[in-house]
Amino acid sequence: MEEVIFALSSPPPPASLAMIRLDGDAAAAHLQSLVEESDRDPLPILEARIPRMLQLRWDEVAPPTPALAVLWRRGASWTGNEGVEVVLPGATPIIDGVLARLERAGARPATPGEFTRRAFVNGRIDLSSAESVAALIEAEDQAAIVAARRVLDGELAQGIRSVASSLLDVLAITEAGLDFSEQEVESPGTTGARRLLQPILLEIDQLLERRQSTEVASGLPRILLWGLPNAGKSSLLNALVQQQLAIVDSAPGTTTDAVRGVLEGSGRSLEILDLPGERWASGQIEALALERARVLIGGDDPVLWVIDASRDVIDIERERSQLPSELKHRFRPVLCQCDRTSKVPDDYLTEAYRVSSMTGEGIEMLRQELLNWGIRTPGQQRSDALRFTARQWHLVTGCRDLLAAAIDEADAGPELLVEDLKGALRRLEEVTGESTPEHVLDRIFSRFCLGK
Ligand SMILES: Nc1nc2c(ncn2[C@@H]2O[C@H](COP(=O)(O)OP(=O)(O)OP(=O)(O)O)[C@@H](O)[C@H]2O)c(=O)[nH]1
Ligand SMILES: [Mg+2]
Repeated sequence: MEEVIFALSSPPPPASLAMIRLDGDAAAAHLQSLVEESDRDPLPILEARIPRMLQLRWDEVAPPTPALAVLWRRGASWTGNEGVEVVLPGATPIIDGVLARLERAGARPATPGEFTRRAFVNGRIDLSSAESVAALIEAEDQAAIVAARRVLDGELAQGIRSVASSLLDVLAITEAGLDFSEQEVESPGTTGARRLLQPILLEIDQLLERRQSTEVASGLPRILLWGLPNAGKSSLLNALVQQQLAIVDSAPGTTTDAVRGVLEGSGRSLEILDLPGERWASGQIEALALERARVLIGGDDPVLWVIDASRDVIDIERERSQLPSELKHRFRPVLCQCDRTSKVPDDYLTEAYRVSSMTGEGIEMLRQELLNWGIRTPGQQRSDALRFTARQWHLVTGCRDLLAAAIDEADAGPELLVEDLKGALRRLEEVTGESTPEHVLDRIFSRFCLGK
């Protein structure tokens, strides 16, 4: 038996109308204990999905109030339980009176998000859909509503389940190879594992690319210049905007705070932020400036990873392996200082722009690309964009990183591969709620508003 819970599901009174929801196995009976029998209408019985006018008693002396009630039978409601939705006049005394009487009848006030939690627990929706209910309520514009609605309809869960199912297959054959190694069970081997995992990685990347930007669109679209000290970020900003905005010097750590430039062309404008080079801070002010830069990097803006092309490839690779994981899906590399002797072969980092701020080589092309790219921040204009919550994003990118590590470390043996794959799967299962700890569920649903 599910306890009957109730909540005011509309905004707080006063209002012309209010809506109260009841959910639980005897929801209709609890409401009907408030119904006033009259000569004209002898105790109306609620029928599923048919709106009925009831006279609800909410005070000892005041006359009953008319209310419109709809019953949802067990199995046919949002939560899966029997439920009743009641629309009544939105005056505070009436609402308080009805809620108090429902409590006296044995129902209890719902906690925030409890209706949605019941839908999740009853298997009506997965956890990613449940979370999107809150995202839908908080949506700031039409695009956000559409992207949250897609998650509510289970599109994220669908993508996650498809990846998880492929991962499970690889895990199964890898584990079989481990358990029965003496009995000659076919194991995929190093190259086999790589070949199986690459398309799964691609599938996750495609899912991540569908992210709808959570930043409220305000002001100009923005691109961040980021990289090691002395990479040539400030010189690049100056070359792109054709003004000496940022100070350039051969001493590393010249830029100590973000410098803003505006790029204009083809009827578009775009903000470019030159950030201090990533390094250890030597003082408190510098630490604050670097922290601000890291917050920007942790956001949604596209990033140009600025690299000094005269460095060794091994060195650049090391830097690439240490790039923050939140950056991986929204950065483009730029090889700068190409007029100097470059140690980077042509077939390395082929996706990189190659420019020289000194001679102007490649700058015009980059300017045009940026004007096109920056306008379309990740996911924002995709017709299949999904609204990820921070939790979902963290889990799916975490899964992606583990999978990438598994591919890199495939040579290290099946034991490590199994560990990585299990970790990756666990993260996916947490997104859909198949293995989400109770305290995490408590935290997720406590953020909901009452009545949802
Ligand atoms: N030859 C050549 N030198 C460049 C180029 N771009 C930058 N430099 C030189 O590289 C050094 C560092 O340039 P900056 O633009 O200050 O580098 P940054 O990345 O902003 O450095 P920080 O502010 O310290 O993080 C300066 O001495 C520049 O003159 C280029 O395209 N060609
Ligand atoms: Mg600089």
